[in-house]
Amino acid sequence: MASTLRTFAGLALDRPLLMGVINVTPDSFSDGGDALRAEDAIARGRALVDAGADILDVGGESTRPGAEPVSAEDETARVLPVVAALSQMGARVSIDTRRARVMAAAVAAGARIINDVTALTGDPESLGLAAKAGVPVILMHMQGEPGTMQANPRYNDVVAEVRDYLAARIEACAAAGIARDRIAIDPGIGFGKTVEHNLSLLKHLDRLADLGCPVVLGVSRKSFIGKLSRGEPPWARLAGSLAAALASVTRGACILRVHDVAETGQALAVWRAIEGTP
Ligand code: HH2
Repeated sequence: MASTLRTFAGLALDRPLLMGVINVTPDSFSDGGDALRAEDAIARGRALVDAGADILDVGGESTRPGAEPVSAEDETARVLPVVAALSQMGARVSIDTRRARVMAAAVAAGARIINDVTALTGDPESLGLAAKAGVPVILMHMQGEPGTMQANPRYNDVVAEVRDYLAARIEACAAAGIARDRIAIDPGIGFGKTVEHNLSLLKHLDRLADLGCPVVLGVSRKSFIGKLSRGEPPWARLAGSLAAALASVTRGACILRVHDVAETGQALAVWRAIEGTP
């Protein structure tokens, strides 16, 4: 799908890009508490860059099923020193938030991408803020709210509904002044979706890639991997994460949001050497 001419956030999309996850949270589903102190999060960021991360995705609020929201003040205090230090180091940082205030503070501190699990619908100020900031955005699909989204997710046709939602969000962003080449989309694996919903989306990822924006995908360590296997906990889901990542790249995923950057990079290097660039 990707051609050598396409770029996102200044990065060529002629190979799958790696977005390393930095959760500055006490309660993230797979690594909560590992990087709650700024110095630990910054050290993790450095290590992820050394491991081959193209983008560092910094977040200060867990969106795992059942997570409690944090205040905007706490979220900002968690992420800001991390965003500033990693940006100053020259890393390309994305801010993973649904709050306009956090987006604005992070962009002022050097973040170059906004990653919003609500596709800029979660805060009435966020669409205008993102347009004014002029930075690329990642629009993710989520059904419901993190607190309750896994209670009983329902779709008539999950692929068509997620595709239609993302198409509408692309149009809303374009109408608000966000250039189309600054928009990436993400089906939101695990966000208001059963295992079957996730699998349908992964199998038909090419239908999202058809919308003309780069596809970002977060499958890393997610619960469907354990459910498809032997109920492994998040830290033991690397092998399944790699399998899902490779399968998704063949179907048009351009940017993989992952916890295990070095391992994913190695899997992609071997796979690409055999299969060629997708
Ligand atoms: N998944 C998570 C958070 N942000 N952003 C995008 N674009 N796509 C995703 O799939 C995605 C995301 C959840 O993972 P994680 O940050 O590791 O966990 P938590 O939300 O518990 O902090």
